[in-house]
Amino acid sequence: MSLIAVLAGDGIGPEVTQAARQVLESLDLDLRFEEAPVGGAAYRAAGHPLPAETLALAARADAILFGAVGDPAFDTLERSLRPEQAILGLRKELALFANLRPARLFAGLEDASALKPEIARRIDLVIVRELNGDVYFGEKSRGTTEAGLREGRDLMRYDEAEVARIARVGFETARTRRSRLCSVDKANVLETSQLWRDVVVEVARDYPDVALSHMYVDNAAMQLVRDPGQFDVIVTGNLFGDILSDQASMCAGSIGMLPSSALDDAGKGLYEPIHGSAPDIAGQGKANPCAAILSAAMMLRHTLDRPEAADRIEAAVAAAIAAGARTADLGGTLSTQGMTDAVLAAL
Ligand code: GGG
Repeated sequence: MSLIAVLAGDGIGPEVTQAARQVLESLDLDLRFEEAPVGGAAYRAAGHPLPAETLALAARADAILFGAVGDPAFDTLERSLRPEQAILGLRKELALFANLRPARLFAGLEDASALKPEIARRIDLVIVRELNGDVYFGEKSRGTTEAGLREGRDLMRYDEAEVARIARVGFETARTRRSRLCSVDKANVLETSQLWRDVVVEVARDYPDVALSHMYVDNAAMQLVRDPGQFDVIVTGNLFGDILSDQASMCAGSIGMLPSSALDDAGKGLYEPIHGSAPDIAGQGKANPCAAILSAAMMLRHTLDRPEAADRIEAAVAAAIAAGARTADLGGTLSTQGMTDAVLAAL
């Protein structure tokens, strides 16, 4: 029996996580679920966004099903206590450094995409985002300039080992797909990006079968909306990957459609929709549960070694969408439970 830590979090996190759990439970997979608070919910309950008990559960579980964190009620709290620190803390404490964010257009969602249908149909890519470094974890400070102006600093930092291990995940992921890897950086301006590019080129020597290209992040943002079909796997840093994957989601129809995994080097993983807590629609039953349901499928494939169950869930989401099931973000009227029921019916 596998233990799944369920960390639902804030806003729409509990609604979409419950949908994913319903789908998993319907498959009779010998899973045991244990819940713990995280994010703003945990701050309210225990005075910290990532309580020790929650971290301990995540550490001993076989896999983590995560919802979303973020709550405007805590916008004025000091940074270390804000809900978002929970997900950053989990990634760092559990060495979950590799974030895989697949983006593809499910047939029928052409009208929901921000792109023309013939261009949108071509999107089928994976963004491999580094999760343990960059400005998210570099030294931070607030101070005052000599001229008396308030200033803020976030150090952008990578070392060669951090770049090499995520580059390897990028190459390995490309090998399972169309064997094309695009490394995205800002090497014309940033020292970290020049190191990034040097190391990616060195790692590439072990992957002569993968076609490597490089792109500046500003160009990549433009190319993603011009012709996303040119990309197979993108490997990039924490900040660039965060931004590019939200952009890719709108090419694929909605941010409510993109799942993700955050993996350590032994295959343990945290699985979460790429979307945040969406406080504006929380508790209204409007959230699209597909990203969370598809994250559960990724968990079955990558950590729990149940690829056949993962295939079934992905096929059920595709069938529900093809049959016209749509939440509001996709231009429809189904509730979160209505969409979940459509997926369950297609299973
Ligand atoms: N489910 C994703 C989520 O909760 N996002 C909120 C957040 O703060 N994310 C930070 C990040 O992905 O780097």
